[in-house]
Amino acid sequence: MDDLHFYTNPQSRGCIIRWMLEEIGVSYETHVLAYGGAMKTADYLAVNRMGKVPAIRHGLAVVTEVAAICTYLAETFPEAGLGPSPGEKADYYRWMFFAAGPLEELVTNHDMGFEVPQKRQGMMGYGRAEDVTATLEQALVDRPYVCGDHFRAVDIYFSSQLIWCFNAGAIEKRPVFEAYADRVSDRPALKRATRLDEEALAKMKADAA
Ligand SMILES: N[C@@H](CCC(=O)N[C@@H](CS)C(=O)NCC(=O)O)C(=O)O
Repeated sequence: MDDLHFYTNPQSRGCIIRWMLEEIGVSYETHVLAYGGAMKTADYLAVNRMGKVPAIRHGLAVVTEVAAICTYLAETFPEAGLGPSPGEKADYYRWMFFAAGPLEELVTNHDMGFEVPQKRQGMMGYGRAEDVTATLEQALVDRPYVCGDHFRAVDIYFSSQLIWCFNAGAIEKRPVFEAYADRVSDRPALKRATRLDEEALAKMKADAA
């Protein structure tokens, strides 16, 4: 089997990929990169010219972008059961891309304090925060997971983006969002991933001291 390498920082979007990797249960080698330093070396820029984490290298293949990595891993390791069944594909791709596009734009604009003038909202992929909130609520109201009854890779990314959005105050926290967040937070793979990232952070701090 090809070697699987994971490039991350424990205080980054890499935590989402750590969760995905722990859900899949394959072995992988972790490379923890410091902001500004290791992320911008020639060695790492050869992996991801953006100088950003996360990234994975699987044999000769490099994948960057959290949504793409989750999708790639779910398809490459089908035995983990995290890819969509044929009947789930519409929801799976719709919400994977919604989380990567509109949700990401909404929360980053909110964090930066960028105000979109009302008459330009039609140009923004997310339009208005209240429409995003209502859309997300509608997506989750009648089902435990994004695609229905089964937890899939899209839930890893979608829930992470959703939780980021409501914790940042970019959207209103609604009971259906909290119930979904509680449901996914209970996953043993997430608990393992969180512990591994906490250990990586402690080691980074000790090495830097
Ligand atoms: N669109 C990328 C975003 C990657 C990203 O911005 N990563 C941040 C950490 S969360 C980073 O590496 N920043 C370091 C830098 O830009 O120098 C994804 O979805 O993976």
